Amino acid sequence: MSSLTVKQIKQYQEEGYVAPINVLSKEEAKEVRDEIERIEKKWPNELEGLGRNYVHLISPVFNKICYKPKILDAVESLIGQNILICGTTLFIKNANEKGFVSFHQDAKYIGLEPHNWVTAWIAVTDANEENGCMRMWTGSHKENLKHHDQKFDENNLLTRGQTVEDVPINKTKPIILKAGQMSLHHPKVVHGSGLNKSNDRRIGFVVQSYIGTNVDQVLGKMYVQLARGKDSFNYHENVTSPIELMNEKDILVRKKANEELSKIFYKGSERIGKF
Ligand SMILES: O=C(O)CCC(=O)C(=O)O
Repeated sequence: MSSLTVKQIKQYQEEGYVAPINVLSKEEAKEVRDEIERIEKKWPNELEGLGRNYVHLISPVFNKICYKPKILDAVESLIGQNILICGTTLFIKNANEKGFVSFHQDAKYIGLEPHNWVTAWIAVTDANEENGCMRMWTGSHKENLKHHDQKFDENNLLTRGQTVEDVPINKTKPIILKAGQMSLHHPKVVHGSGLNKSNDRRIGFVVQSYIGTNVDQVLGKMYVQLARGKDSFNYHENVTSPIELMNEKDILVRKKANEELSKIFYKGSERIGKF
C-alpha cells in the first residue's frame, strides 16, 4: 500500500525529498535511543567506525523498525512494492563534538543502479538547526552526479569526506524533524549537515537505503532483506533477522557485510577513512 499524498510525491519529485512523515511514537524513538545507549555501555566499541553500519543485523530493535508498515508504505509510494532493505547507518552527533556532514550526493560512491532507491532518515532524537539537522539543496537531484572533492576531514562523518563545493546555501532547506519523524531523500539530491550546538546528542537511524528489487550493486556485494513484495532479480545476498541482541552468528554476518561495504565505499580511493 502506498501512503504518500499526491502533494508529498510532488514535493519529492520537485525538491528531491519529502518530510516530515510520522513513523514512530515518542516511546518507540526512545526505545531506539535506549538500545543504542545499551550497546554503547555494554560493548563500547561496537558502534564506532564501520560499526555504525548494519546495526539492524545485530539488534532486533533496529531490525523491527526497518519493517514498520508506516515507513514501507511511504517508501512504496516512491519506489514501488518490491522493496529490499540494503543497509543502515547510525548518524550520531554528540554534544560538544565537531561532527558534520559535507554536502554530497548519496549516489556518487554507493554503486546502486538504477536509482530506484530512497534513503529514510529516521529521527531518534529531535533534529533541528541548532543540533545540526540535514539541509537539502532543493531540486539538485534533477542534475547529473557532480564532482566531489575528497577531503578526509577528521570531523566529517562521511567515509571519504566527499564534498560538493559551492552549494548555494539560499537554495537549501533544513529538514526539521521531531523524534519519531522521518524524511525520505533522493539518491542524487545534494545534502549535508552542520555542527551540533545543543547540549544533547542528535541521532538519526538511517536506512541507506530502501532499494527496489530491480536495483543491482555494480561495485560489490550487498547483504539485503526482503521488506515487502517479491524479489525476482536475486542480485544480492539475503540475510535473516537477528533474534537477539549481539548473537555471535549475527555479529559474523555483520562483519562480513561491513567488509564488503567498505570495499564498495573506497573503490578507487587512495585512502581509507575511519568509517
Ligand atoms: O545525518 C546527517 O546529518 C547526514 C546523513 C546523510 O547524509 C544521509 O542520510 O544520507
